[in-house]
Amino acid sequence: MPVETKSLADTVFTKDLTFERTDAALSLAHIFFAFAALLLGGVAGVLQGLVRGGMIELPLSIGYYQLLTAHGVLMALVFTTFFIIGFMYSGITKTLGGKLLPLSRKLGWSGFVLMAAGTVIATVCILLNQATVLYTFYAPMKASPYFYIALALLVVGSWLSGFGMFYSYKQWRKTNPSKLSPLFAFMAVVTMLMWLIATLGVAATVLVQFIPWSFGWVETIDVMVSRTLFWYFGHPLVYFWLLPAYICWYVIIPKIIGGKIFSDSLARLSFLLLLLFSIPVGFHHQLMEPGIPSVWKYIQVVLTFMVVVPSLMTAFSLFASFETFGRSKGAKGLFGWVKFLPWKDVRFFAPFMGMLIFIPAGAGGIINASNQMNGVVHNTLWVTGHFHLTVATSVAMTFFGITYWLIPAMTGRVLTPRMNRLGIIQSIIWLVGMFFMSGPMHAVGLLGSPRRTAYTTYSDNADAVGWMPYHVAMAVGGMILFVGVVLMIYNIVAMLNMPKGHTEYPIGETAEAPENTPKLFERWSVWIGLVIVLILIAYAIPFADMLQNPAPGSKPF
Ligand code: HAS
Ligand code: HEM
Ligand code: CU
Repeated sequence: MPVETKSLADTVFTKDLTFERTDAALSLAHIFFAFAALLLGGVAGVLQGLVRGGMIELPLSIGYYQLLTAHGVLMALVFTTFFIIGFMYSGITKTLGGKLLPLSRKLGWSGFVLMAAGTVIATVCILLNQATVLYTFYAPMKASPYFYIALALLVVGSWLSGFGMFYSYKQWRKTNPSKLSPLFAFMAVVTMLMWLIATLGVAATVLVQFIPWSFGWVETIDVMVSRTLFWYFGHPLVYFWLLPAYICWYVIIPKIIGGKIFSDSLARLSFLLLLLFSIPVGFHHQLMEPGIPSVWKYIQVVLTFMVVVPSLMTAFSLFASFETFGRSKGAKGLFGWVKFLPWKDVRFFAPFMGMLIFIPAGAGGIINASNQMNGVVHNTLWVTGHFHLTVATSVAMTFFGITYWLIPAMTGRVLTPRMNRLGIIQSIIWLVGMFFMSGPMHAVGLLGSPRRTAYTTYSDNADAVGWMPYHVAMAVGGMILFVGVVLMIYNIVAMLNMPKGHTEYPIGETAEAPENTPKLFERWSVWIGLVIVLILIAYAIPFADMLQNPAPGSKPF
């Protein structure tokens, strides 16, 4: 008797797909890859917490920095980038005609392959202890040249994906000349444009400085130049994580709560401001470094405070969306609308908790950016606490929330009440874990405990001994978070077994007429021109100065 065989694809996808199978598969491949990185990164994270808490020693001669490199790379570079590209491709497909153009599809898959190859090579280098340089790969710490080549693959792969999105957007505008482009697609274009301009910096330092130096073709490296190019990229990197979360907050959440997007033009303007001001601000990571005249640091700090403005606009716009919706349901009083929000829906709950945490997270950022206070917190665990709130909570929880409708929509299934409940439990575990991890990180950072340091009491120095209870609390938080990672992975696998059915891809509608959005918002030459001007103002003179008066080159370390 013939045995009926079912391919893997047949088990994953049902017939109720929102998209064509190949398009759904492209997004899903990115999302699954991202969560595999989250799992591995989570293992590293919890071990780090336990080491710093003095609770374990690492086995098999794994070094603390090796682990920390794996964690930073897998979480900050791999989990984020793969999720973001998968999510944005799905939104581009949904809003620009329901189907990817063949060229965009090809670029998307080529990007995926290059990025995946880069990730595998980089991970192998880290596991072999050939790339213990942390995710910021500061010179003069030297990794195997293959690690830098892997990073280049990751970046070039992401460019191809970006070109795929630009192409879809451009073709759509050609066929719909008089129409306003869909908000999701516009935001995805801004995000990838910012990424493209920012990654030029990291591509330059990797190709011109790190690869020749690590192969031994040149003997020394200019540390100042490499760090400056890194942070020219490094700050927009954090906005590359944030903007897709903002896309969810602006475009998806209003639909999920049953309301409307407060204002299309405000949303677009905030994204354009983020594009302008995200890049010329890298010096706020170098405030404590010698060799950059304070006037340039000052100018970039002013620009840093400018980039806070579109985030405040976002907060305003979200409040307005929520309040307008609540009042339309009959809410009374100043905060009566709060109880009309769908608290029991994980698609809302997880991203909303992300928004809420972004208030203290952003406030911490403003503290970091203030020169004098940066002197107190720089290189302490305070900074680690800051970004576990921003990227590892606000952004990560938003991505988790997206996953609970994206996977059902991409596989042709419906979210069951049980999965929804597990999702809410997962979100609460994450919040509790982060409370115990990030809270003590902030506190002990103010007491002076350094980041990027394995367990030590500095020969029983009284201050360092006093830090220990906080480090233990961090470890407890890390263990709770790890349970959150494992439950998230369980949920993803379990979602593939949910009943078949149609899940809508939630795209919000705007409260105002499309004519209200200025045409200028899509004159890209204007915005790119302004970005270039701002970058030149912030960087041209101090960077030229670094090139003309180089510090003595550094030998590898
Ligand atoms: Fe940061 C270091 C400054 C935002 C990530 N940051 C880092 C590092 C990372 C990172 C990874 O100036 C470490 C890099 C390394 O390894 O060395 N950061 C800022 C500033 C902001 C900021 C001014 N950071 C982020 C975001 C990140 C991120 C976003 C990732 C996603 N950061 C710094 C500085 C350093 C730094 C220094 C260097 C420190 C050092 O010395 O090393 C701002 O953009 C923040 C603006 C945000 C707000 C909040 C707006 C609130 C919203 C939510 C509304 C809520 C609603 C719900 C509507 C002002 C939008 C409410 C409902 C109710 C019912 C109440
Ligand atoms: C660093 C724990 C999730 C991004 C760290 C540190 C710990 C930690 C203990 C190192 C502190 C130090 O010695 O400086 C955890 C745990 C997590 C988690 C237990 C959850 C299970 C995440 C996520 C992200 C992230 C989701 C980003 C999406 C980072 C980055 C660093 C870091 C970028 C800095 C690495 C470096 O300094 O080179 N984490 N983390 N973490 N974490 Fe996490
Ligand atoms: Cu920054």
